[in-house]
Amino acid sequence: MSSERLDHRATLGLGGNIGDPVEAMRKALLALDRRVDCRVAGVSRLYRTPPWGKTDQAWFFNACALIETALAPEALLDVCLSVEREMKRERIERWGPRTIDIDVLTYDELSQSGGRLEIPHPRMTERGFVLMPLADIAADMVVRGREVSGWLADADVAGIERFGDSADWWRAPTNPT
Ligand code: PH2
Ligand code: MG
Ligand code: MG
Repeated sequence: MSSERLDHRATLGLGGNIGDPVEAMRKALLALDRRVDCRVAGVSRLYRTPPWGKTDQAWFFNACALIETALAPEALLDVCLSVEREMKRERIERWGPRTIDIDVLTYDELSQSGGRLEIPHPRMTERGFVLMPLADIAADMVVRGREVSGWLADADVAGIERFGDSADWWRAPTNPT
């Protein structure tokens, strides 16, 4: 049995708006949690959110997760992308419809840009569909000099609806057999 040191804390944003996004997010979180180098330490409640950016598409489901990991940031990104691929995500157009999107939002207190992975996520502090679920699990985390709850207070959250009260939605199968 390997004993990975899960020394780093990252937050992820999850979303999707085609097929069964809740089931896709659930499978993605379980796949991450099964890895020896990642542990899902917290998950937000689920939110229904109007499409941001490209508005003529279906509403999204969004959630955020807190991950303890032994992976470096770029390795964590690669894991997220491979989980997206396993969920058969097809990248059709930027900001367009997707079965699942998993974004690395933060990684420890790291701030980096210019490479393949910008951290903190460049648009996270202006997006209600990220900040609202993130505040469930990390309201006092400081991002770009300000707490998540502070960013959220100034964000446009029009239309966003909480979908259920449970933070355990990802552990329970949505289709028990
Ligand atoms: N993701 C996007 C673009 N627009 N809108 C909502 N509501 N939720 C998303 O996850 C989302 C979006 C690109 O990643
Ligand atoms: Mg995204
Ligand atoms: Mg993405």
